[in-house]
Amino acid sequence: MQVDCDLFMEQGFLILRDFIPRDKLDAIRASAEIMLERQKEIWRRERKPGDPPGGEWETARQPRVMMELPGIIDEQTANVVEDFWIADATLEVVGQLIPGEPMIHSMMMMCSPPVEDHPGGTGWHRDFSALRTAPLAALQADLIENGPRYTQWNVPLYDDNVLWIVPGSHRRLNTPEEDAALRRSTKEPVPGGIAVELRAGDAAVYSHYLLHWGSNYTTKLRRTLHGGHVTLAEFEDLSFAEGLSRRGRATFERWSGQGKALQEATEAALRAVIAGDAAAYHAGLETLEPGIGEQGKTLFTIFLCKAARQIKILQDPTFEAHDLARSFAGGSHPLTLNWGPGFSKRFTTEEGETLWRRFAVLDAQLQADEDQDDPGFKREHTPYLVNTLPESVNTEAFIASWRS
Ligand SMILES: O=C(O)CCC(=O)C(=O)O
Ligand SMILES: [Fe+2]
Repeated sequence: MQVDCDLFMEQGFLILRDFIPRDKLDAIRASAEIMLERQKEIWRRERKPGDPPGGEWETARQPRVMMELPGIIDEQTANVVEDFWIADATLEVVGQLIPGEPMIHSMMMMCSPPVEDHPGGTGWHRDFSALRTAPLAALQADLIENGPRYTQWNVPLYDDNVLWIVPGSHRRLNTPEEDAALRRSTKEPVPGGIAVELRAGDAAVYSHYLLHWGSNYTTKLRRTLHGGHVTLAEFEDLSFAEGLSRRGRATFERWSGQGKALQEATEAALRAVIAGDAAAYHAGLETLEPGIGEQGKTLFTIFLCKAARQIKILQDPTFEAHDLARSFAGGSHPLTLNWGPGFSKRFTTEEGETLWRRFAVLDAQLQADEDQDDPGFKREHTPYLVNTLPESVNTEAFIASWRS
């Protein structure tokens, strides 16, 4: 299937009608219920004190099956992976949209809440954290220069118009009209916003930088595959793939190797910073993403700054950091070159110290004097700049700062 990449870049999404072949849909629906029952068992087991007997199933405004959890995928439910997540048609689409060989970011299924409606759903937002990533304008400049590194799917197994988007908003900041509407309410339609009308088996593939809204989470039956494909991923534990076909397992094993190589490249780039070796630094970025442009290099430099902060947080208990930064440091987020706590062990405390000294200037440039509070974003209450990147921030300026 040929997709219109220019249209994707222009409007931030594509709708692919009847993407799940009719003769596969019933079997995927059946597996969806089996997966959900398995997830419900996990929610029951992991309920917290004070939770109802079903745990998250009963409390979440949008219960989500996390397909990579142990026991969810086996021979019986493998078709969801084989016939959607790694199907030839799916990989063919993301292969056109995303440069390089895209892997899977996460495989989930969004479900309707069983008893209670949650009007207004997620509220309007972009899937974006200034603390974790970079000012929105830097992400968008990179997207326009290098194409998407990640694309997200909504693939409903039943008719679904819950998702709203503002077409074209993925490549620009909010307009004053949008900001005004969002300040009034994040849970009402905004100017230019449209509902994405999907029939069972259709697919929407979109940029997570779009201003979007999981609008009303009602008890109307919703089973919508959700997750994405990505050039940066890690597969530490492949046990979820055991029930897949030989081809399926081989795919994830290949991606696991790809993920390991990306971690090596990240380490090499960070070691170049420690050594103060500009040529090796550029080579490291080029290995992470062959052909990457200037905006992309700047973005990766910002991501590596977050990696340096993570290493410092994990190595130095006296280091002062925002609670949220501390919590991010405990997890992984490959899309931003955060390979998890284990990765920081590759560096000695002394190396971590040098790294942070080299990145601290950049980290300060990415912050304002006070907490940022823009509408339409996760309210993180941190000073990290949300919208624009200071002009002085770029890869060459970062390299030049090593010498001072
Ligand atoms: O419910 C949806 O379709 C969108 C969900 C969403 O945007 C989110 O959870 O970030
Ligand atoms: Fe979202």
